[in-house]
Amino acid sequence: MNKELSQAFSEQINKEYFSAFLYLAMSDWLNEKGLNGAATWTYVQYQEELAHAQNLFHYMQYRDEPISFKAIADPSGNWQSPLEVFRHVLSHEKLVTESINNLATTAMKANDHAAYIFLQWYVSEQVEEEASAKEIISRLELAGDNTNALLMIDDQLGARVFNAPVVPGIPTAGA
Ligand code: OFO
Repeated sequence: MNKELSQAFSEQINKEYFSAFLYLAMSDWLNEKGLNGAATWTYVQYQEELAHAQNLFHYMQYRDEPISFKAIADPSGNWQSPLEVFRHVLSHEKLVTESINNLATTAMKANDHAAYIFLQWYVSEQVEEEASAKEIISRLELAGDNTNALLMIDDQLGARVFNAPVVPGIPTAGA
């Protein structure tokens, strides 16, 4: 792996851990507001982000690349409503999409086909994550100030369960 690509992978690992930390902070905020379903949804997202980071980590180890570790930024948010939380989810995922796309472009420019193929799982995952956030935002907007509707959405969000993602291209996929 060339140096620029290797560095970009390390940075992406840090970003995935930041994502995990952000969703954990959101889960805590939602839990404090009594929105246990949305708290569960964001906690499952935290678990997914950990898996994204872990799978990048395993890939780097598989390629025998050094990883540079950096401090993870403070994820505290100043949210005023669940709608604001999920708007933040969407804006954050858009940033992650841009970062993953840049990483894939770096792999392509480095002529590293293996890394480029490995990253395709992440590219597709971002499409799904943005779509999920948009769907939840639309439903929360429809609910407006209706508490019953909000609680119904919250119940539905609480049904989400964590399934460890299987990322092709590493021997420890899904760890
Ligand atoms: Fe939120 O997605 Fe990781 O990559």
